Amino acid sequence: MAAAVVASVMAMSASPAVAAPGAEAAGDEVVLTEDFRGAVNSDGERSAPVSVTATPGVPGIKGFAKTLNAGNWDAGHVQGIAVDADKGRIYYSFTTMLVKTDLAGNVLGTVSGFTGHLGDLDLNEADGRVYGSLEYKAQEAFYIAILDVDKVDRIGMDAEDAAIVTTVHLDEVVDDYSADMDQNGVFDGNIGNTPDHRYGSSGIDGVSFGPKFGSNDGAQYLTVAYGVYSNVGRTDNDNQVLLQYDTSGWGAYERPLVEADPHRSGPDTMSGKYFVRTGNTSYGVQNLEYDAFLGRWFMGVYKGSKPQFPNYTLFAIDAATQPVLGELEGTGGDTGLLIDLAQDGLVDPATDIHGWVQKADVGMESLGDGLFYLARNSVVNGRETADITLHRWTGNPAEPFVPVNDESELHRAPAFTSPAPAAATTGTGYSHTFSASAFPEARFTVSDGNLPRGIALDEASGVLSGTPVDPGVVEFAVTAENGVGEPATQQVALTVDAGVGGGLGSLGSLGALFG
Ligand SMILES: [Ca+2]
Ligand SMILES: [Ca+2]
Ligand SMILES: [Ca+2]
Ligand SMILES: [Ca+2]
Repeated sequence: MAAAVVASVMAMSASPAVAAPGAEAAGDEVVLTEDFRGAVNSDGERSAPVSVTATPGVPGIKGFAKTLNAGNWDAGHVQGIAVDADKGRIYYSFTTMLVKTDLAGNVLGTVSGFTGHLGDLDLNEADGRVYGSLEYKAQEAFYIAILDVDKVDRIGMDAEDAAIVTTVHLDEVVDDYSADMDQNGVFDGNIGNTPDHRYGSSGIDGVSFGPKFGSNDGAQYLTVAYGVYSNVGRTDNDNQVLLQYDTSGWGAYERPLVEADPHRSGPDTMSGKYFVRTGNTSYGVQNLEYDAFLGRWFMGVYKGSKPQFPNYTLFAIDAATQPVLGELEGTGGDTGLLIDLAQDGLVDPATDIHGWVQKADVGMESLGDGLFYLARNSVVNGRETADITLHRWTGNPAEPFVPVNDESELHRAPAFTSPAPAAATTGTGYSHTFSASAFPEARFTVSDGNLPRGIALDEASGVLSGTPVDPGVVEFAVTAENGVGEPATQQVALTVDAGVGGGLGSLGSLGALFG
């Protein structure tokens, strides 16, 4: 089977490339290698080599093509997408393989042969690698696969190539997945129709980097969502379960993927474990995505079937919503950190559950400024394919995302997102950043009153900084403007405290005055 490599790769014909940062020119050759193979099934059989027919992009918005096709692959269905806008790359998980393309749809390489379940993906901006959920349920091994995607430069690279793929094991998932909930001494394994599996956990799928829950900025954590079996006969499976990890020290845990002998190297603890009451779904959060522009987490699911719930397919959490310790309804007394759903969209009066009916279950990527790629899966000539389409967020109950045709549709008048500035101290360096949700970006000016002496405002960045000289309360107004709609104005009363220690304080003031 290794001999005749007959895959035909129709890399781009002469079509206009999308003007995108870092994108290769259309027409890049896809290099086939001797060890090129198709996907491997659970019996270890390799499929025939795939035929790649990638579709070139059409002129797009903000450098992104309006529609793209990922090619047809002899693999599982598309599970998730990730975009590296700076490098001009798109990554697709096809359950048993990873596909890498440029922003025009040219296939640049694949990693194949995952015999487990490669689910949702996200880019870690801190290290430029792609992180995806990877399950081996029979072995009770649950990993975050970390793909060094810069090294994926040809078709048919091997999932067990340690230079490309490392894995970190998540013990917490094993504990919940394999919990013998009815304490009959038997763990029933990978079936939904059982009392076993804590919270109904079927493993993991949705992943996304983003801030710690309760905050919309600061350090980035990896959030991993549980899969949850559809089971209408139990009451403890009506929450989404989200684990947050600080991955900055994960280098110590990373191990090569050895499917025949799964390792258990990973963190013992998490930064947090959270619960979101959505009602039962079919296999939990398929796609998890943090959108910094809206300050929101999105959770796309397959529809649940408990009649007492609205069974929406998209849910949202406002990033700033504080988790609250409480009882997990239906678990018989377990407690956990609960996060309320965002209070918009459709609402079910009986349960107060908010959400939308929106397909967001096989690929969803935030591109900033309210722009998203959403994926759809289909089968073409017996092979799995993915089509992604640019959408913009409307938030409308009936149609939260709509296809976007022109950049002007993204225009958004400024709205301040920064809180009131904290107090300053004379003689001490001070900094506060005014920020506004706006597209195009807003500029910030002092529209009324004067800034405290020693303090200046940068119009482009909104950074207010310097060393104040005089104590007192100084009132002024800052206006954010971007030429769209009405400018937004924030009234500020900035308290400047006198520096500690009169002598030093006045020396500091003198220094600022004369220095
Ligand atoms: Ca993302
Ligand atoms: Ca049991
Ligand atoms: Ca999935
Ligand atoms: Ca994701």
